[in-house]
Amino acid sequence: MSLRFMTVLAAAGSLALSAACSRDSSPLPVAPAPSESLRLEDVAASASAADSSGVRRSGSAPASNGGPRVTVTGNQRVINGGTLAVSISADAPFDSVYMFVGGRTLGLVGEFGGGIQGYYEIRLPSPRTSTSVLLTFPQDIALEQFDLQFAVGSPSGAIGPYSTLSTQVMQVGTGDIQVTLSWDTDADVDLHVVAPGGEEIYYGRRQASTGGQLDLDSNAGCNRDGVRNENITWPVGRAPRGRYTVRVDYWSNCGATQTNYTVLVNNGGDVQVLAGSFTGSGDRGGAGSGRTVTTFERTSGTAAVAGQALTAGAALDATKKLFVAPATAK
Ligand SMILES: [Ca+2]
Repeated sequence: MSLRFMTVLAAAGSLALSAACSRDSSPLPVAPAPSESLRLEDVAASASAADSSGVRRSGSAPASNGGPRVTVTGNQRVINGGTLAVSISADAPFDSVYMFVGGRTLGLVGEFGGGIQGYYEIRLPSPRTSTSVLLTFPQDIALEQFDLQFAVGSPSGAIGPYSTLSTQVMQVGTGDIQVTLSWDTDADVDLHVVAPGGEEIYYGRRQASTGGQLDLDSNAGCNRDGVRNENITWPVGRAPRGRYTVRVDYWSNCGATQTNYTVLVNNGGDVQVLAGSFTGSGDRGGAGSGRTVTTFERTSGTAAVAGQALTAGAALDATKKLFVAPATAK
C-alpha cells in the first residue's frame, strides 16, 4: 500500500469521524477527563505554615486513626497563579498537617484514594490547636473545581479525620508578570501596580499602554461578590523593563474587623509571596493610595513608557467605584 493511499484513508477516516460527531449533538455523559498524569503540584504548587514549609510526598495521604478533629475555613474561589490562606483549628493539639486534592474532581482518571496522587505534609515546630496554611496555585490549573482535604496529626502520631474545603477556579490572565492579591473578608481591598515610568494600574485605570491590565476586581464599593481575589498581568513579550511597585489598598472594611491578605508576584517565574493585614475603616483610595508591599525589577523587556501623571482625586475614584461592576467568573 502506498504512503499516499494510506494518507487518503486516514483523511477519509477522520472525515467520517467528524461527520458522526457533528450529527450527534447530545452532550457527553461526563466532562472530559483531565490528563491521567495530573499531579498534585499541577493543582497546588505549594503548601506551608508561617513557621514551616510543606513537603510534597508521593502516594496516599495517611489514613485517619482517631486523631484531632479539624474545622477548616477559607475562600471558595481561587485563581490560577494565586494564593489561598486556609485556617485550621482542632479540638486537640497537633504538630502536623496533611492535605491532598480530591472530592468533586469527577472524571479524573487514576484517582488515588479519592483524589490526585500525592499529598503535602507540614511538620510544625511545636504543637498548637490552630494554624493557617498558605497554598499557592500554578499559573495553569487544569480543573474547574476541586476539593482540598485537610487533616492534622497529634504529637503522638494519631491522624484525625479529613475535612473538606471545596473550591472553584476562576481563570485569569497570566504572562511575563502576574501579580495576584487574595484576602479573607468581604472588605474591598484593591491591588495597584505601578509600572516602570510611573503608569499605575488599579481599578480606576485597568488597562495600561504597555499591555498590563487588571482583569479581576472584587468587592468593588463593598458590593460583595465572594471572589476576594484581584489580578494584574502583562502578557508575554509586553512587560517593560525596570522597577515595579506593588501596593495594596484597604478601600473599605465593608464591616470587617480585620482583613488578612496575601500577594503573590510572579516575575517571569521568579515568585515571591507576601502577607499582611488591615484594620480600621479603609481610605477609599484612588491612584497613589495603598501600602507598598514589595518592589521588583524586570531586567529584560521593552523600554518603559513615559510616566503619566497620577491625577485622580479621591472623590472621583470613590464615585467611580459605585459604577465598577465586579468581575464575573469566566
Ligand atoms: Ca477591590
